Formats: sequence, structure tokens, C-alpha cells
Amino acid sequence: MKAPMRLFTGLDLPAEVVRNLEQLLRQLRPAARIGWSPPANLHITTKFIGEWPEQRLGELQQALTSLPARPLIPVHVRKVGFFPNPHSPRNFWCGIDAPGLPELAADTGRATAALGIPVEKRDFSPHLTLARIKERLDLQPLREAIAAQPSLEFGEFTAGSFFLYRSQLHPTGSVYTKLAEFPFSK
Ligand code: 2AM
Repeated sequence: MKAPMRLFTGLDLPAEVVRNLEQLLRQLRPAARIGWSPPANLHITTKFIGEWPEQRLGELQQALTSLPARPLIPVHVRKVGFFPNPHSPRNFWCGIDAPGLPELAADTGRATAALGIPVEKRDFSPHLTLARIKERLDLQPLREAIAAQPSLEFGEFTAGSFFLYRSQLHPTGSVYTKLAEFPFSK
């Protein structure tokens, strides 16, 4: 039997936004020994699917194809912060303002729930994971490096589709691969 695949859906970023974030990461990385994301991994998750059997991939793609049509989504990439809170952070993120994205996440959640995929209990809070924080350490140098940034605006774009991604966990880090694209209107 084949091993299940680890899947999620999300939006990709245009090269210009990745370049802006790459520049930010270059400046912040020396300030903290935390699990920094490779710029190529940056994406906006709309639904974490988890382990899914490869033989049911067609069924999942069919469900994702049949989401209601929607207008293009303007996406603004700005600000940074810590999840779940600044006192014991586990995730250092970049913020996403995107009207219409919560509806896409909700529609994706409904379509995948019909296949038995658990509905996300937490509120949807769109973000880019810039780094994962596994241990408690002094983040003051990172906060200072953030405060020294001349701008926390990383660009905007218009999304016209979302993607199904595969995530492969390797000792050197996660590798994300696009498996399929789903335009917002057919
Ligand atoms: P995160 O970056 O905020 O951790 C692939 O793992 C993507 O799915 C990541 O963007 C991750 O969000 C998201 N995700 C959401 N829920 C998850 C979960 N329970 N386990 C792993 N990843 C999850």
C-alpha cells in the first residue's frame, strides 16, 4: 500500500513579493536562531488537509474544482507578528489582508468536510510563516531588527486561483510541491 500524502491548499506568491520577503528575511535571520522558512516555501494556507490516500486524489481534486466561482482576490502582504502571542511565540508570521480569502477558506473547508476532512476549529487567520520557534529564547534582538525596518509593506497582487500542495517532511526541512491549480472562475 502506498503511504498517504500530506496535503494542503493555498495561494502562491508572485516573484516580486517573494523578493521583498527574501530581503526582510536576510536582515532578520542573524537576529535569532529559529527555524526560518526558505523563501521558496512561502505560501498562504487556506486549508490544511493532512494525510490523504493517493488513490483518493482524484476525488479530492473533484471536490476542489466544484467550489463556487468567485471574483479575483486582492492580496496585500504587510506587517509581521507572533502566534499564538508575543510572550510565548511559536510562529513568526507576515500578515495577509485579502478580502474574500476567508470565504475561499470556508468554501474549501465545507467541500473537504464532505470528504471527511476535519473542519478547522480555529478562526482563519491568513499568514505566511516566516519562521517556526521551537524553544524559548531571547527574541529581543529580533524585535529590534523588526523595529529597524524602514517598511513592513511587502507588496500586493491579485490572486486568480488557488493550488493543491503536497508537503514532504525531510530532515532538512519541508518541501512543498504544487499538484494542481484551481482558477476562481471557470
Ligand atoms: P503554518 O505555517 O501556520 O504552520 C503546511 O504544513 C501548511 O499547512 C503550513 O502553512 C501550515 O501552517 C498549515 N497547517 C495548518 N494546520 C496544520 C497542522 N495541523 N499541521 C501542520 N500544518 C498545518
